[in-house]
Amino acid sequence: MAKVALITGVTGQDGSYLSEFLLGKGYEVHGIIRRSSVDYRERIAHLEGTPHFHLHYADMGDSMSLVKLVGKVQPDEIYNLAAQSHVQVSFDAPEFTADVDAVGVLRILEAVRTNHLEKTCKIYQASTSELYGKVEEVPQSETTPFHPYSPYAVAKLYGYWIIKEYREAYDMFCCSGILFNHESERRGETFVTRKITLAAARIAQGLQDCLYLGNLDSLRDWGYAKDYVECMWLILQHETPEDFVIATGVQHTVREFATLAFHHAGIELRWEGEGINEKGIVEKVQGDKVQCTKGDVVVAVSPDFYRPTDVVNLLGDPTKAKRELGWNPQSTSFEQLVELMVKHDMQKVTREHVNLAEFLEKGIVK
Ligand code: NAP
Ligand code: G4F
Repeated sequence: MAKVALITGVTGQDGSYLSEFLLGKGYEVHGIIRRSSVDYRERIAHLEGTPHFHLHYADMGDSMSLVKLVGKVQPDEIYNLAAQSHVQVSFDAPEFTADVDAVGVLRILEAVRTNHLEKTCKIYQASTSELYGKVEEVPQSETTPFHPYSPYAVAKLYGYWIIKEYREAYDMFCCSGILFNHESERRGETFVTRKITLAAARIAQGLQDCLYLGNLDSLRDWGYAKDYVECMWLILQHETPEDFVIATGVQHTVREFATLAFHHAGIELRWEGEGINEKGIVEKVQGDKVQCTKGDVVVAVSPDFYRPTDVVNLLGDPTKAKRELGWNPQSTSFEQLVELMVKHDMQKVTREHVNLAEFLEKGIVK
């Protein structure tokens, strides 16, 4: 019998990669989608219609929908990835973030108990390095104290503790993966990495003049999302339910990410000024197709992207995951990650531009 997995957040970056991974392992995969006025299912469009992939409407804010769905699907494994996952947005919508990211975890746990599946259904909770927040040590491991530093992180801390509580109180196999930032060609376009790779591609092709960013000094431990979803599965295959830090063990600043991304788009940057006055200026371009010239200011700082409290020094220690899960944190390096994201976005931007030009020519768009 094929194992049955239920994924919340299936339309997200991680949900889409995890679906592919589990289908490849022979799972029957069920995903939760929610109603919106525009059907945004780009990341999973290629999976829809395949025999072992099923989508169901439910919402993390709607207990009854979760209880009914868990009863209907009878999952062996639940991957709870659904969240309002943007840290800056959590300052603007803190109550919604708490409802989905904190109480939503409780709703999943109770849906499993209500259906009497607590002895058979394993649960993976998408926890986060944001729990370390205003960090108390570097690097951060499973034993580092938490100090959440945003409404998002506070909500995720509740998720972490309620998972631990149900594990101990009801002997459930439920675990948190404390994942550090992981990115990809499918990353949401307002997270800093994707915002940079898309902008570098557009600037190189003459479709954008300048990229505005917030804190350029912020340090992140960036990995590749496709590598990280394997860990989610490995955590649930481990003999005992435990929490794991998943990270590369290497950190870079936002500025370093931008420098490398622009390099892959054919633009060498130099940096001038400090704080709010810092600028990324074109020093050299490679090839005659790049649509900017030496001296152009292509990166500037805008206080709009500063956060009331910002997490600035994340570096994970993946020793436990390496030792106990046999996971390789270095299978995709930082350099490879930036290159593959820029390559993807250079093509995406060209494609979109050509499509738009064709529409304009035919008079379809005014
Ligand atoms: P993402 O791309 O933002 O995807 C979030 C998913 O949650 C989407 O499918 C979204 O559905 C769904 N969702 C949001 N609110 C919902 C609701 N009320 N009911 C049902 N579904 C809802 O996030 P991601 O990068 O894949 O991250 C996956 C999980 O890992 C999240 O929990 C995130 O907090 C956590 N995490 C991410 C990272 C990272 O670096 N990527 C690191 C640590 C932890 P729609 O498509 O309908 O919006
Ligand atoms: O890309 P970010 O928005 O990701 P952040 O805040 O680290 O959160 C992501 O990773 C977490 C894991 O640690 C996840 F739990 C969470 O769900 C999400 O996936 O910002 C990264 C850093 C921040 O310090 C931010 O202040 O980049 C800085 N930054 C500088 N300029 C910017 C910008 N961030 C964004 N989004 N946009 C900017 O213009």
